[in-house]
Amino acid sequence: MAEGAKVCLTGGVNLRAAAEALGVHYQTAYRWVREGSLPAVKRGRTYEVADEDVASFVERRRQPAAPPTIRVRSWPEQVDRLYRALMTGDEQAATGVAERLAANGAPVTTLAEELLAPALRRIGEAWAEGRLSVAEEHRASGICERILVRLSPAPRGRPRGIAVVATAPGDEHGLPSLMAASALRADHWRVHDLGTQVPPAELADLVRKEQADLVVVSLTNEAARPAAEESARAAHATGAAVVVGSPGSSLAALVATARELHATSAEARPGRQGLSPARPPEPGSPGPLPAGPPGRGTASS
Ligand code: B12
Repeated sequence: MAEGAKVCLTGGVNLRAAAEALGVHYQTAYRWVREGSLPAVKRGRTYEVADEDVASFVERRRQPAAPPTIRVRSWPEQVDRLYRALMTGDEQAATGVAERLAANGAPVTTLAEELLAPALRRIGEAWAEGRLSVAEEHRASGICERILVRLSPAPRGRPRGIAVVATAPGDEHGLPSLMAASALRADHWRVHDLGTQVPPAELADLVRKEQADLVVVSLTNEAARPAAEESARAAHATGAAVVVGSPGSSLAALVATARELHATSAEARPGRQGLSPARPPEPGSPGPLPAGPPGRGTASS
């Protein structure tokens, strides 16, 4: 506990201790008190927060944030507009579709899942049916990458934790890992996005060097699954929690899983800002990662 943190005799703690228990900076806890989201009683020059209010605040923060409800007349219509712009390489029109939705309050995770991913699936179908050349597909992917980068939030304030995002070696699909990086950044993670073709041992080195709490391995090309598992094993051996995605798995589920892991480890080691390193694996383990529930990817910590 930091100097000045004090447990009160009335079943509460002062604000500095509450901030520590919540894993946030004092100023953040103070802002929550001022906004009324964290109940507190003024005692002299500080505030006192009841133990049960700290506990229920921790519980509320652990719940995945409900995506803000934005009014979109029809997602399929928006997807259709984006798809047509991507097919003709009209970057301005494609960016306009996404930017208008963002201006209406659509978070980047929603845009990735409801707008970009469905349009990209249609691009994939068009390519598979020979209606779209490789060059046109590359043009469309490039536009989507730039839209994502443009709309990704810049991390502000103290991060929830440190995450490393990479794609399995042999999997050239960097876009889904970029989506994962954007989704985590939007949820206040500090993200090191390594893109594609990172050798597992070097992935692990970087995870250690950055003291990352969480490693996300994105997988789109099923042929690269063994490589994804090798990356996951190497990353897991560092003590970080690891999640592996799969085609069609949800970014909202990734964010929720990351939060769960964060909350669990914050409980285990109060005062630590990020995730605590997970238990080191038994010698010779972990074996192949078990298949995760559909749509959630696979988590191991
Ligand atoms: C763009 C693209 C490419 C580009 C990638 C460029 C880039 N910068 O990413 C390039 C040209 C490199 C490419 C190459 C190939 N591609 Co390709 N590609 C696509 C396309 C059109 C979009 C990919 C994409 O971004 N998907 C993102 C969304 C749409 O998919 P998603 O699975 O729902 O993704 C979600 C999750 O991954 C999640 N997520 C991300 N990370 C994480 C992590 C966790 C833990 C969790 C929980 C979730 C999560 O976020 C995403 C959004 O929700 C897809 C079409 C498709 N259906 O995906 C084909 C597709 C994936 N490609 C395909 C193929 C066949 C190939 C090639 C083999 C073609 C070839 N003969 O060379 C090569 C493989 C190269 C390699 N070694 O990997 C097939 C795969 C078929 C199969 N069943 O395996 C597809 C489906 C096209 C098709 N309809 O046939 N491709």
